[in-house]
Amino acid sequence: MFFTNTLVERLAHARHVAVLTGAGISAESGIPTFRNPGGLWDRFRPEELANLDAFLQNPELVQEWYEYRRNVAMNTSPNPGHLALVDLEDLIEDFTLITQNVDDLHRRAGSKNVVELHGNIMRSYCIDCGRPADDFKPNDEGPYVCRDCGGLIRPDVVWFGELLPEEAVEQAQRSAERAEVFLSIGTSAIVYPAAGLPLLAKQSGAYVAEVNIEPSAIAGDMDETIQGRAGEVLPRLVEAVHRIKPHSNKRNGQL
Ligand code: BV8
Ligand code: ZN
Repeated sequence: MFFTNTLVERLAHARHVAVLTGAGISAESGIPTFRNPGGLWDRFRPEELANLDAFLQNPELVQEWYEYRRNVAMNTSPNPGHLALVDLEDLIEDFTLITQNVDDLHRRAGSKNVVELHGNIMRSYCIDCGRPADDFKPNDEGPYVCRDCGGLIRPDVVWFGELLPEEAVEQAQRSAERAEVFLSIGTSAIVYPAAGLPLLAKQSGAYVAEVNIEPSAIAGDMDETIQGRAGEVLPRLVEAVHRIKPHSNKRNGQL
């Protein structure tokens, strides 16, 4: 079996659990990851497109890239990995789902307490007046600009070199510090400050396990590394927890 009884027991008896997800959990929905081969944008490294300089130099290209990724995300659905995390959230009294993904799939799967560390490509805004511009669609002549002030429209995501939303970082760090179990799922753990969260949890006394098809950059620091696809491992893991803990002890109606 992929995982140990220790992990199942700890999850079944934990009050505080935090989970960090990366692009790997959406791979089985058909959304290409950043660092695995595949996808139309093989010729660009994400770091070359997901930054403000690239956007200011070539706004149409970057707007087109996010339009492509928004369409891919809208035309996929959450997979059994996303859905297993919804079940796990219902079982655990204090559960925080921290995601680096901007594809909106955790929210669409039904997860409630989601911390979007890097924003969400379904939202866009004007870089000059800040007006939300979710109706953003690139038009043929030139980059899409704001109807109110003519400023460039950008996706509401955190680019390389940009600060993460303070409230999201705070909430993520607090949940990592109080977690008894921390799961790191489908992330290469290369990008900071997100990749620092599993280590923060471990330093704060959590049992830390990763789920990945190959060891991540922080595999050596994990208490347990589970080699497998998130869509296969997570439903089995939650089923095993259910066998020990058939009912949730969440106070009813707790959001
Ligand atoms: C910051 C949103 C403070 C956008 C993303 C020099 C100058 C400035 C900053 C830096 C610098 N050097 C380093 C930094 C820090 C930098 C950083 O960490 N760079 C890395 C490349 C070294 N970080 C930042 O810039 C952050 N901001 O530090 O601000 C600051 C400010 C100014 C100056 C200095 C510091 C902002 C980082 C956020 C960037 N935005 N995304 C968008 O999506 O378009 S990052 C993007 O890549 C993702 O959001 C994610 O966070 C990140 C990593 O991707 P993963 O999710 O891990 O995906 P990946 O493809 O890498 O891995 C997939 C994994 O899944 C693999 O391990 C694979 O094996 C596994 N897998 C595949 N299939 C499955 C699977 N696992 C399970 N099941 C499967 N089926
Ligand atoms: Zn504007």
